Amino acid sequence: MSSPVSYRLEGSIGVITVDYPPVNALSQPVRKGLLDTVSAAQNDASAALVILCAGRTFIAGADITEFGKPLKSPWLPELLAAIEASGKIVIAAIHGTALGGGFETALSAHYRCALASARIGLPEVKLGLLPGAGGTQRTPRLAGVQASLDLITSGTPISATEGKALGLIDRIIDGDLREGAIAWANELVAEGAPVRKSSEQPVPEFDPGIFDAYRTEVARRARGQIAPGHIVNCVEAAATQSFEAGMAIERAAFTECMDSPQSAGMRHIFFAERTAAKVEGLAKDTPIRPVATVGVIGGGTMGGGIAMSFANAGIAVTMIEINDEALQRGLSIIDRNYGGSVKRGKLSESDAAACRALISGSTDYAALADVDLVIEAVFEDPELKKTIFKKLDGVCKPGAILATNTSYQDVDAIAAVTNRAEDVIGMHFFSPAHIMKLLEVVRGAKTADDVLATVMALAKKIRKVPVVSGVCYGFIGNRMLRPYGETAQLLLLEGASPQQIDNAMESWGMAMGPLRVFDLAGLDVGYKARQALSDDEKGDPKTYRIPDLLVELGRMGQKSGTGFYTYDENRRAKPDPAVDGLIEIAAEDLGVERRSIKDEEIVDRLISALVDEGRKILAEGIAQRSSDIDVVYVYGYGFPASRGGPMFYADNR
Ligand code: 3H9
Repeated sequence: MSSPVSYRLEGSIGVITVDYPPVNALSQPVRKGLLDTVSAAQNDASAALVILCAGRTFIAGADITEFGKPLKSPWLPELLAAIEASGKIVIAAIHGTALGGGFETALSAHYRCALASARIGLPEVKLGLLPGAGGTQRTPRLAGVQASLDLITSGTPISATEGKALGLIDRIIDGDLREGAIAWANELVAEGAPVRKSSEQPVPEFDPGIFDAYRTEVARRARGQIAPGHIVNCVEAAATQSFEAGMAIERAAFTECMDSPQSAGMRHIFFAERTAAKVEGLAKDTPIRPVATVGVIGGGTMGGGIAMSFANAGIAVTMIEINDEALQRGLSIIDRNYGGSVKRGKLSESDAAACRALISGSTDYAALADVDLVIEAVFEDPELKKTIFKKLDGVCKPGAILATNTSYQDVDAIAAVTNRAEDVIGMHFFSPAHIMKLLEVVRGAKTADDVLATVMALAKKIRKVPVVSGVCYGFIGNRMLRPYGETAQLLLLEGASPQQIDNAMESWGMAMGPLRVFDLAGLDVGYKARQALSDDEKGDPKTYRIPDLLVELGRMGQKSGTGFYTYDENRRAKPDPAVDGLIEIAAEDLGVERRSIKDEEIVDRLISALVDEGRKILAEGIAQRSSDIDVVYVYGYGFPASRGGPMFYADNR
């Protein structure tokens, strides 16, 4: 097999090219190829070496598929030590994304240049890891302590221009990267630029109190994850000890993280997310329908968020509301959201204005005559949805995709009111839709393959994580939420308090406990849905008596200021003795004996409720694979990625 690393002398510059699709990850053949090439180049006619990559990106990191398996020589830290020890200057030339071990490779070079469009970063923390090839030691020596802590504990990549401002990139190249990098290498040779080892640079001055402050901050933010605390320790070692001592500390911490179940869970989610994008039985060459314009029906919180998701990806949106007043209200919420993004520094004023300009409104369905995709996002009334789909069938052009954002309804029944059931699909966004990453894509019995393929591709374009679900009440996520919520109600009756349940689940890692979630969503929503059901359909009264009583007392959740908790003006939840009393009365009435319940039992029963339903969903073929369910729960329901999702957790505990 030929090596993924090639070498060519361009005048007096030795150009080393890594060509290992799809993302030039540092698999063993790449590491070996680089080591052999850099070593051989020490004895040839070259005056300097340039490392660059073919394809869409610079090295995107270590090969994650190798993790958890025995290490194969050469190790990345050995390779990077050899690059840094080169007697000839080495220049890294970056395009695409230089991430993790890829950016560490660039740091081991003596000089770094990049296209302005390139991004650099150390995202290991998102895999439950820390940079394990000198990233925690070399970055602070170039960018200082504060910037390094920010970069490595967040894992968020920065632009090459930001990197230049921090001292991580030396030069931005305009035009062709290869040509520009070779020209710069020649300049450096001509001016006698020295071999400049990052490991030998002094760490710029820093405030010694920063480490403790940061440790406190990451302990609060990282909720039980071990990698962020280790990162702070490693950066502290970089700032206070020798490079060699720091490398030893980094290696020990990296090994501990790599062996932890947290990293195993997060690595599982990394691959699960990418696997979820693949649809079984859908040919790779399935044609994609062009989607340049989108219609959104409904200007509420959900419709507005959906409109913003498309506008943020440069796609024009027409929002439809029933009258001018509702339309203006919807558009003004969008204005406010963009204003908020500008204030928080997430978007520049001009970018926000450009996105906002892509959203227009109308009260006339005729405005949807030419759009490529329509998403209906009105409230959960099946008859209303059917009426809307009949109208869409009348006005939309042939080939337009008609999607419903329903959370529960039967997509096939909605499709059946049209004369084009093959064009109908579910696109279930999660609120707030411009922020939440999950998109459940509901494949109806008659949904055409190219409609499904188009929506999956579009999801990626609008930066969502799509997961395919079959048709059933609540699809994957909300269907599993039902037994989870019902178990929480049983636990209340049996003796746990709302705050005990929520605290137990949050300490375990859930972003929010179940009762706080119900209060946030509004208790009246479930109440109204239950009113439409027969006693049989409602199931065991023990599973809904308490929320019914709360709603009947006017306690709708956060929106009314009271629910399972009482909320202050800052929406902070406070335990309410009235709720404890009400639970006791309900328990007595339903003949449930109360007892003291341990936190472990709470976690165990709630997670088992999710997993049991997940298994049924798999058996029925509603989800394609177990890992898809994990993706739904991590990206849509605040399940901790460090536990790998409910199914991974159940299979590995
Ligand atoms: C690390 O570096 C540790 C070191 O500090 C220390 C070591 C000692 N490995 O995302 P995409 C696959 S930790 C293996 O759809 P995009 C991916 O699974 C690593 N495979 O493309 C997919 O495969 P498939 C730190 C990888 O254009 C295909 O490539 N680095 C890796 O949307 C395309 O991926 C990171 O965490 C990998 N490192 O996004 C970066 N990366 O087609 C992780 C990707 O079979 N990668 N694949 O499904 C990314 O963030 C994105 O992939 C990237 C491209 C932004 C690069």
